Amino acid sequence: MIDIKEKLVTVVGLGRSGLAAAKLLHKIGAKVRATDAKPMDNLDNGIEELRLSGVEIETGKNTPQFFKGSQLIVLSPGIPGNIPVLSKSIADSVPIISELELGWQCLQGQRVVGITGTNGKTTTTTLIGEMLKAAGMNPFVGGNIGTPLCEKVLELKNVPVILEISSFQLEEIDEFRADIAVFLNLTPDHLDRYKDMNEYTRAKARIFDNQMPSDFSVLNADYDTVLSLARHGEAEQIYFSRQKRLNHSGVYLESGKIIANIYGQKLSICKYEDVRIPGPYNLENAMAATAVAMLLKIPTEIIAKTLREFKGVEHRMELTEVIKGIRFINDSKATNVDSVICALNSFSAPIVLIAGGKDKGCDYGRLTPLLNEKVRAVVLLGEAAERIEKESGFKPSYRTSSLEEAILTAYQAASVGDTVLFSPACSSFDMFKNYEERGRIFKEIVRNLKSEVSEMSDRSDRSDRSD
Ligand code: UMA
Repeated sequence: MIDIKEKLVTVVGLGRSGLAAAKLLHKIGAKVRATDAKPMDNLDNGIEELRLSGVEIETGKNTPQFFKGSQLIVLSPGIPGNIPVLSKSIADSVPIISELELGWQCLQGQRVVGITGTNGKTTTTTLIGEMLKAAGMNPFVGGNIGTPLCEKVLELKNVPVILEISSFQLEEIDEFRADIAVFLNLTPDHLDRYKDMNEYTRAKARIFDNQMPSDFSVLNADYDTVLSLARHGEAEQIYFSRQKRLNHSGVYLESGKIIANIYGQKLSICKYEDVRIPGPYNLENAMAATAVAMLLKIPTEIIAKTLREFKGVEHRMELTEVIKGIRFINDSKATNVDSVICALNSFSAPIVLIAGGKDKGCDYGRLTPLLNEKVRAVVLLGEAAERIEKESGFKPSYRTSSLEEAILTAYQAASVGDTVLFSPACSSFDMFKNYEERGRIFKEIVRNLKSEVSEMSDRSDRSDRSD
């Protein structure tokens, strides 16, 4: 475990990661300071508790003076390492690490599976967790998915640690090492934080940095970029592919069945059509999870059973309600263009798409071919509405000013048999706290709409009868 006793450590950001990091550091004997640019009233109640325990807290600003004397800085993932307030610490060579690195350094020999990629991380991470649970294990499932490693690390005994890992968390790793690193795919995202795609790619590729020959990397063989990034890593490579039969160790499709050829044994897992989560991209997630489960020696019948039963994760292509023959899908987790492409490919036409939110600099023009092929109408909201309308060039598109208005507009534009897909292509921070809150509010509005619609039809039935 990291030796931090009596060292002065400053935590930057007091969201979920920063709060967990500060508490952990305090428990393991560091002298802790923590700073957040938000005023106290907008932060979690846990911060007051932290202050009472003796942690020095700065809120409403991050000032350079607050960093004076720091021997280590722990950065929340949402904060880039090059913000001006850190420049003096950088010049003085004060080490800066991410919350992920701190959590990892506090592990005590547990095996770590780290899942990264642009899309599908949450589904794959959850699915691996479910497979392990079905096999009687009690894994810790956390990271970018919601529970930071620092929050639980001291409670973890001899259990596998399954972590969803973002590029933000990887930027400031040092010794972090995944026993199994999964790289799902790589497409443009977070271009509001990174200068260009190369910078984003470099951050993601750090997942392979410290892997050793006894480790594994599980790679999507359908992405040349993923394969070339892994080329420099030292781990044993295991592939998965939805598009080609593999000649080497891996998971692939053969005659409609998922085949796993790992440890020199070719095993049939289940039929592709038996995988419950919908669409071709979810098949890739299912294959990646299968490869990991095989490496962890989970019996094939348990893997197959989980693939048949796993319904998917909240806010990702989640069927919310059917109103008068129109399906409403909550895909609030789709915060980039490729995620929307996955969703559009997973449902049959006609689709009414609700999109928009905080602009992350993605190229919305990439949506145009699929919009033309499958979409009846696009309903837009949020900061990015204008860019999406302009770059996609799609018509008809309707601009709205609230999620409620967007849902009603989509309902009016849809016909029986259509799918209303809420797949924003943007992050949520312009109108909501996070994508979870956005998804929950979407579901609430849709459910209210369903009640109103059924009340209205009850009323018209009654008046028909009385006529
Ligand atoms: N802040 C400052 N100074 C600054 C900028 C921000 O003090 O210059 C403060 C903010 O006021 C805020 C805090 O820093 O209070 C924000 O911290 P954070 O953005 O790191 O948020 P956390 O609550 O710690 O959540 C983070 C992840 N957030 C991001 O990466 C943006 C969560 O991923 C993750 O679930 C959580 O840690 C636990 O690990 C969310 C996410 O959107 C879901 N991730 C991105 C994605 O999936 O695309 C990467």
